[in-house]
Amino acid sequence: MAADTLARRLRDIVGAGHVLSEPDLREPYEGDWSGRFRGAARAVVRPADTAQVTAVVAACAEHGAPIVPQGGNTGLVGAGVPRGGEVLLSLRRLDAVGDVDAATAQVDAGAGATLAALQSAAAAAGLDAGIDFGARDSATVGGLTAADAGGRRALRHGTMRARVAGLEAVLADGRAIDRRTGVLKDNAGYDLPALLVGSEGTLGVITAVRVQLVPRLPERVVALVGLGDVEEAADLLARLRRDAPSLECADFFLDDGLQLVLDHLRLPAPLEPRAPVYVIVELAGRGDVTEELADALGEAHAVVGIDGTDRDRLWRLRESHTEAIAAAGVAHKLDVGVPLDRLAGFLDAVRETVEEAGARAVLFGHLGDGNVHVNVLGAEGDDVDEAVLRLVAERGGTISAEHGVGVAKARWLSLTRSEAEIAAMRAIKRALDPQNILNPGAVLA
Ligand code: 2HG
Ligand code: ZN
Repeated sequence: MAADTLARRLRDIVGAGHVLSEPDLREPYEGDWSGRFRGAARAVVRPADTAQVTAVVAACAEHGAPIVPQGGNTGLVGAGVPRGGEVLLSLRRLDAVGDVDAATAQVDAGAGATLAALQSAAAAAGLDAGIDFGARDSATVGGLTAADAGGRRALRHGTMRARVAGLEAVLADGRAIDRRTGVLKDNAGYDLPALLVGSEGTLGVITAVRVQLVPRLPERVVALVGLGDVEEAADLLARLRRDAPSLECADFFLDDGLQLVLDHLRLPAPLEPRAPVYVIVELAGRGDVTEELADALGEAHAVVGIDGTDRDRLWRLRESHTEAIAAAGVAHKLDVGVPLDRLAGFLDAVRETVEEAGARAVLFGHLGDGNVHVNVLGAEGDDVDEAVLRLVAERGGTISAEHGVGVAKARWLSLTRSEAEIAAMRAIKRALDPQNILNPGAVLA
């Protein structure tokens, strides 16, 4: 009875065509990209604007019906797909991107606008979004904010948190809050937008974000550098930080990961002789940056990409890791962070631990951020996940760097967050969502 009443309410709010109840219509929203997380939704609801989101959340709150918010469904920790029985709230129709405000270099983007759309709007105004990663055509501004996404350019511009000048969100009781004033200094009370960034849909449903853009740096150069080991990679990074003020990205991968990508894409090796470790570096500036790169690299064993096609060709080797791994199997994805001086020992320990468990580790990530994407293929159960996360904790790292905790890692939050921190998180969650209807099971187990 109650279920029917809720369904009717939802249809009245968003229109019958935007409440998907049939299994085949719900299906594309119910599973994640990696194939690891899937659950049946009570219904998929597709509101058109913030007013409809407030009404949907209020109706769900009245019925005590749990909600899983979803953007472009590119997440990797199961935070944006149902666990079973929740209302799946798709924000994709909130995809408007406003006019860029030139004075502040800020733009209002709906939660459902893709990263690519945000990047185009910025470029059209002679600016740059300051954030980029492989899933740019599907990942949405709301999802980026809810996860505090990072990507390759976080080294220079910070994670999504640094791009959020304000946001609008709907709280668990259906009331909206809007802090998109464009006023830089605003310390009147608690910073609620800051609390929502990285909350993974557990404290509110983000409906729009005022994004801080950055100057466009049109002159770019990329180098793929082959190195003898991870210590050499860390030395290179230190040199770049000192000598290359235009440094924008410094990602890394290893030779077995490169081989997987080359096999998958049927490409020849980019660099001969091959090296155990590769660092892909990008510099960006207003004027020519090739000399700055050449000076910083010195005699390094490297291939350089100057025009757009060559740069993209080199980046493809790094960005295609996810796709090549997916073609090899359903991976356990552990996006972790470790202090740079412990990175080499960490990678060795992970490899040993994963191989002892009879599985295979593919290791790559964002060197400049100490952010490693541990991908485990062929693991039985979750023991190896826990073993890897313990290695992270022993080294003072974090179990989640840029993908979020989601449901995948919620049970291990205490490995790198103290009892006091988790108690504070639970208190905030209880205060803002007393019925626990917003993305239950994500972040806090
Ligand atoms: C990347 O850096 C993404 O390519 C995905 O964060 C990482 O697939 C992964 O584990
Ligand atoms: Zn990444």
